Amino acid sequence: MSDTPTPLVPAEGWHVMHLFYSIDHSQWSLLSEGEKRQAKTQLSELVQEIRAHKDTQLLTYAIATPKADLGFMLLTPDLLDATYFEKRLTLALGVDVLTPTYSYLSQTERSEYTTSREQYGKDTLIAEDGMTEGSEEYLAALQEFDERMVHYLKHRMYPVLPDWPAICFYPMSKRRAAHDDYNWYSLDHQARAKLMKGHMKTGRKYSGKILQLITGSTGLDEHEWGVTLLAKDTIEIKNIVYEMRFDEVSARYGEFGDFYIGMLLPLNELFKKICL
Ligand code: 76R
Repeated sequence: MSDTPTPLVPAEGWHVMHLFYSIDHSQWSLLSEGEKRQAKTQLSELVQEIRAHKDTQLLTYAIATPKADLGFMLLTPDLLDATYFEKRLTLALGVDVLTPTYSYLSQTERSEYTTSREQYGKDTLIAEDGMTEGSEEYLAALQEFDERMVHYLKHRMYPVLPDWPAICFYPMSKRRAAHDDYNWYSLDHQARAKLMKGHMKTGRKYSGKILQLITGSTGLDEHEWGVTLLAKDTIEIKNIVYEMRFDEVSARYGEFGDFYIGMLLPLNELFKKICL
């Protein structure tokens, strides 16, 4: 084995960690004022160091309710870096001050259900819009589609997350109970794609209000996807999750883990809100 570890960078996309901690105030209260200041500086410097790392984003959140106090969302290509950052974040305020309460590992992924160029040409441009194959307007529309797809794929695989104030995270799976009419994994691709079309239609209504990032976690963590919803208003989170419940994909096949609500804050503000 060589001395330099082999990076664990996926062939495409990034690793994503959602990290949640509670503060052990009995440990924190043992520190002097100077030590507390030093601990906060240490965490702030580490956050800056991580953010300066290539292709890496780290968002810091105050978490609502006693489920957790502090939350991070980390996106970075190499799992070795993600792991090292995570261990150091856990220790940065001093040993035993932060207790991990929940975490989730996933990767950005492309969707199986995006419309192909051929499908778009046939179903939308010819069948719906009445264009003639090969015509000037048809070719222009296809070129526009190609450009849109490059942009779309880039957002899904290498997203740049905006600084919207609220985050909702929850993991989910698609149902696959045995002896059950609703086994997502026994449907063929065409049936799943049809159902997903309805899902996307509902989702698109929230364009500009909700930024959704779906990251895949089969084989990586307990559920199959991590759902990250960024919003400017918590009511949009409540509305979209409610509306999705009526969508067939969620109504019949969705299974959910715990929900976490966080508020994006710069660390100095965050420290105050979580009583450090
Ligand atoms: O890829 C895209 O971003 C656009 C099309 C799209 C896909 C492929 C899309 C759009 N979703 C896709 C896949 Mn979604 N999504 C969820 C949830 O709470 C619930 O009931 C479900 C949780 C929400 C709220 C949501 C919102 N989506 C997926 C997948 C992977 C499925 C698979 O591969 O089998 C999951 C698990 C999932 C779950 N979705 C959108 C949204 C929103 C708001 C959009 C519109 C994005 C936009 O067009 O701006």
